[in-house]
Amino acid sequence: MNRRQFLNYSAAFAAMTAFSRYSIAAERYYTQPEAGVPEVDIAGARFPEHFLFGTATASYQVEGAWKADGKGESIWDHFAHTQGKIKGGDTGDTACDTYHRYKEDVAIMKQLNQKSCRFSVAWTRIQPTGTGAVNQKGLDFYSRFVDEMLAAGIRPMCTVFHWDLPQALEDQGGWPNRDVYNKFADYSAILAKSLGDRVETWAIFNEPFIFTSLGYGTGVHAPGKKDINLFLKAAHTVNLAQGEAFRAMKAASPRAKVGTAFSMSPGAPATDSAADKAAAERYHAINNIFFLDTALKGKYPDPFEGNQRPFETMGLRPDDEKIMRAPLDWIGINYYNRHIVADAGQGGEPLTHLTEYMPTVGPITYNGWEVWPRGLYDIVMRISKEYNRPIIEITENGCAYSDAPLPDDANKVPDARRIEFYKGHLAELARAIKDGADVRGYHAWSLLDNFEWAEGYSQRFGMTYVDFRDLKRTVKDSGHWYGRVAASGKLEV
Ligand code: GBH
Repeated sequence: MNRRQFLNYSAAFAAMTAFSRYSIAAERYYTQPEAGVPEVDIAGARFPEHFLFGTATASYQVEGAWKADGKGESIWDHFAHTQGKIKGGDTGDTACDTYHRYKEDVAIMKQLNQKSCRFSVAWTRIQPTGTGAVNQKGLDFYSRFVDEMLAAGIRPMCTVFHWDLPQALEDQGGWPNRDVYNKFADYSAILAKSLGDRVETWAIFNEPFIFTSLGYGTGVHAPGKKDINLFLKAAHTVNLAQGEAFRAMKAASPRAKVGTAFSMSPGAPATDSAADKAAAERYHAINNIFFLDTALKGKYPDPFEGNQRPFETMGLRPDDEKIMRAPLDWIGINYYNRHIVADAGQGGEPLTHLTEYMPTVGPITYNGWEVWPRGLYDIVMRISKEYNRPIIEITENGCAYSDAPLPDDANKVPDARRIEFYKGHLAELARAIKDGADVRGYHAWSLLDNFEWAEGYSQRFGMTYVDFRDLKRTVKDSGHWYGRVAASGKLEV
């Protein structure tokens, strides 16, 4: 179905469901002008023979069981239990209860012909206070989970850290404390040593720019600190940790393929002016490659204006480049949206002096993000060219829409807008592969509706609907569609 047909179809669908809760964001969808949205070749899209179609989740967002079997408190447990931090007072205490329902979740992946499952480990299950002896029961959970995936023919892709730092380490200063980098390397080695016989593909971090900036700079995420200097210090510790963990994991498990999942968003200059073009480059340097160049080139890119480079505040030492440097085996890209960037003179963002905004030319999702499939093509091609055709995995891509089971058919969740979202993005990804990018896999965010950080359960990103009252899972239309895509390698299915 092309875009116009889809709009007609969706209009009919919306009329049908006009008074129900799952048409909630529809209105903004239809009012978006079609002009300016590039055509996407959906029918012609093809994927390489061994391409890995998968889904992604993260420990705190799905596991629940927040203090089961000796688990320690993480900064997200702490933050969610602090009044006023999470929309609606939601917490991840129970979430999707994947800790107890992982077999059911793997069965859904298998039913949907999945070939890869990206999941993360809660550090506090392995080392409750972030250092010291291993909590065997916590480790055993991940061991069972991985075995279940392998038995279903699914590659386990393990993220070592998806934001749930042990609270005990936060109490010692958290990521801004340089000492944390060695502790993180010890933890990552424990994982590689104990799961490395079955897990080959590892992501060290999820979105280092996001958890350092939102956690320590703007305070929207745990631990809720608001200090640009803390962000800078945290960023540097994380860069040291990435390099040290890479070596520690390789030593513990030589066949490990180690990368990181970076949040990336193409930033186009607002005008053709030299100043805006330079601002767009600064945006790319801070937003996309601030944790990538440190690994691959051993040095920071330069998003900073003039002579105000904050390396002293960051605590950069002469030999740190050697610690940060690590020849990552693959580059993970989490893509959600694009930005337009303008120079801001002496104003705008501190350090970079730019302003950025997200355009609204494409359709708008439930949480206000623009759907822009071409941005995935753009960022994949840029990374592919600038880093000499590295192995790339799309580690996350997805959208929030609030579609729910039909009142008269509880097993059906018609989420046509999500299908359209994935069609567009997968078609643009296939085009990037055709144009030379070495992309090995794609992970939809997410397998399940889950705890969406500061937004609690108000935003549903899943291909499977979760009723948070009884935790019943219902595969949405998009999930069934994605299962057919995974089986056929085609998008018109
Ligand atoms: C990912 O982060 C996370 O890895 C995952 O845990 C999370 O559930 C998922 O995405 C969905 O949110 O300011 O409006 O211009 C996403 C990080 C960073 C993506 C900010 C969107 C800019 C949106 N996000 N970004 S806007």
